[in-house]
Amino acid sequence: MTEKSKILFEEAQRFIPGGVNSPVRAFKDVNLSPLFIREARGSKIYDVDGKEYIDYVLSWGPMILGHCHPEVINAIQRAAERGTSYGAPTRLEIDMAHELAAAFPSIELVRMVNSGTEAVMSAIRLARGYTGREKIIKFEGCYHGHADSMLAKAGSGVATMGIAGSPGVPAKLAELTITLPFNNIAAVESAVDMHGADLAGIIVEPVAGNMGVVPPKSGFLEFLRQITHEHGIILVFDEVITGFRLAYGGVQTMMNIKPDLTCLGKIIGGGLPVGAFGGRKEIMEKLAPLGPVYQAGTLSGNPIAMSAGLETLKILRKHVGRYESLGQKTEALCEKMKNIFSQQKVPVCINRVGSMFTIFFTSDEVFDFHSASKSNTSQFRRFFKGMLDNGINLAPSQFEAAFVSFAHTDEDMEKTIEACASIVKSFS
Ligand code: HOZ
Repeated sequence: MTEKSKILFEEAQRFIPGGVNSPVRAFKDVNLSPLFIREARGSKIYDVDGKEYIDYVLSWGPMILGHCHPEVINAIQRAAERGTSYGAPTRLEIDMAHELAAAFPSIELVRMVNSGTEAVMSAIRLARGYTGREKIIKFEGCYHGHADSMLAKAGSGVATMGIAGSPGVPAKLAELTITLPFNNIAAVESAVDMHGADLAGIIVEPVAGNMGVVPPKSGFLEFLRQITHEHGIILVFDEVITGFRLAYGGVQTMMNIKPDLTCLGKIIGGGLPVGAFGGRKEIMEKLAPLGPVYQAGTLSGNPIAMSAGLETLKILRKHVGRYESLGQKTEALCEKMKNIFSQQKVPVCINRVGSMFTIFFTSDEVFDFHSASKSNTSQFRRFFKGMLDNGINLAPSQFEAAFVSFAHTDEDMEKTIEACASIVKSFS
């Protein structure tokens, strides 16, 4: 690890638990100390020692346009000059709500919050308040932020650190969360048989990104839509990662499935802290001040965050055709890496959807958390470290997604492939 990063990490640990403000940043699972970042631009990120990395973390998803996009930065600067927070409504919030409703046909009303966690927490409360029921189904390896009800068998840092239970979450609340294997229709059928009348909602990442990338099997999401509809259960799509990442409008637009509620975050904030949840009018009208389900936030709909998000969405909408080429670029990268692994006889399963991918170090297909967790994590660690040494920044965990941005160039791709080839060669 670079010298200045090491020094800063030591200092950080004196004042911040584990030296980081979110556990996934700590590089704990890869037995390294984290890079401290000085700046980022386009597809590159620079650490405090000035070393350059091609960045496939992209702030864990939001920076689809690349870092420091000039128009987004300009929008932030212009907004900041008009004041940073008013605690009162603005035109920008209407524009954002309009943009989200236009992009997601399932969204009739939408409320802005400050993070994906807050969006999910609020959507779950709303599902419970609307149905008068308490139980929720979630899927193993899916991560929906760190709200109490959502930590059971979760992905992302919870999976990376092997945290089984969740001290601090009241047992009585944890009992209300039923966890099932992703992509398993039979498991959902029997859980709904058993708990149907008590189920407020089923929440799912329609393309899972937090156990590594795991696509839904054909028919799985359609089945969830059908069974929730039949039993009056609220279907919540967590598109915090996938919204505006896989298509303008997310997985539901690509697959033509309308969930009852959708959670958003990441890209819609253009790199600033934002979340949103929205959906059917009849459900959303249960929220205060119209209805009795309370939800609030001092900085919700913050004018700077709205400006960054709106500018990002405006650029994405203008270049909507580029999603396809971004997917193709990512596909070409994955195919070339796949060949390298296969030539060196290192078994991997590379899952890719659009511009998100994960290299699982296993020879088997990865279709749920159980199959993901069969990956050889020591091989992942070796690969991660080698890539980092060669200037390629991947997420420091087997159970995360890599992201490609519009700013990644052909040269970036070539450098990534070269780095991959030299590391994988050393495996044999
Ligand atoms: N969903 C992100 C990781 N998969 C969150 C990043 C964080 O926890 O800091």
